Amino acid sequence: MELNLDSEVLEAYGYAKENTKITQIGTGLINRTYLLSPQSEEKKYILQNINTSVFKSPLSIAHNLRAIADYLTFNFPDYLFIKPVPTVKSEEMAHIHHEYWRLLPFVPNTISPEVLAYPKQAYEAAKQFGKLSRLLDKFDAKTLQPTIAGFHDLNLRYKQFTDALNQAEETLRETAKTQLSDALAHQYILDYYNSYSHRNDFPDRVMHHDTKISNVLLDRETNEGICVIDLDTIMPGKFISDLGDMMRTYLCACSENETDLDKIKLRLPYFEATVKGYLSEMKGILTETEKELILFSGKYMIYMQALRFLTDFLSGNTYYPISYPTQNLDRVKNQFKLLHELSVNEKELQGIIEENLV
Ligand code: GN1
Ligand code: MG
Repeated sequence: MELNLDSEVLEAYGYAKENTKITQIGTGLINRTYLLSPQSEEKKYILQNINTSVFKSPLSIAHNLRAIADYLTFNFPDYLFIKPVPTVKSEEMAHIHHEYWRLLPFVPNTISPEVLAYPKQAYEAAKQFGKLSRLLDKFDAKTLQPTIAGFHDLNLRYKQFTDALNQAEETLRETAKTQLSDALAHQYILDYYNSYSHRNDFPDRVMHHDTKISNVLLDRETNEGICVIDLDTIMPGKFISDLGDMMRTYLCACSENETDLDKIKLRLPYFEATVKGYLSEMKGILTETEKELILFSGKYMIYMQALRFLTDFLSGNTYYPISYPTQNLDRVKNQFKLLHELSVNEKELQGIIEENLV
């Protein structure tokens, strides 16, 4: 799909519209992403429009990326960290007609798959996200700014859910009856989290916070992990965010949009590969408390995503794009089925974790 982009955006980076091929790519729900191929260069670029109703202070993204890039360049100069390309005026983002844009180098000979085709991809992706946290283990996470306040705070997400429930019309509550009782029945996940959250050895770390498979670049031929991308939500968080979201998105063959619940099955080889890949980087760094919470990380993130979809349904579907009115409810059902799969296989999963911790 060729697109009509405001030429000022390209001019901010020194390109002219007539000489640049622009294609919209990616399937993220939040930002718009384009591939730019300037005729004057071999290189290609990724241009992104930042969704400012979600990222209310884009400057905090720029601040975090600068701080992390400086640290990594100094301490781990060989690590590939995708930094934004500055505008011709040396700004980290282009601010045009109240919209923020940023340009990133496109990494050739890589793929960013939408779905996993082999367990090796889970291993490589988990290793890449684990590596980022490992390299930033000594970096002071407190110096980063939250780019979305309380993003993976389950207490906040639960409160947003109960607020939306209290304000929702009776017909919506009626339609969502089963999902509402599921949400309430799983509140123990929140209580369990709160029973751990104040432990001293449950630190805030630098988390990516969006570890889906399309946010990793893999070598086109070998599938080896090259680097992670989509860095807007890098900010302080608990380790359960990254590992948990990998469990949420790598273990089942279908996505959160699948409506046939019979297809939502846990794939043990992908679980094993994810845990192995993550621990290959993080085993020596995780604390005892964190190690206890490895399997819980999946439950935490799946439950939180179910609450977020349900909250959005109850509030009129304003956050996640939908293609039919009850899509967010279907996503909730999907997530609870996945959570169920994790729970019924718990013993075996815990066994795999323990094998990989020795
Ligand atoms: C959003 O746009 P995308 O797919 O990168 C969301 C994630 C959710 C995900 C669910 C900033 O991510 O937290 O897990 O949708 N990102 C934001 O599909 O809210
Ligand atoms: Mg994202």
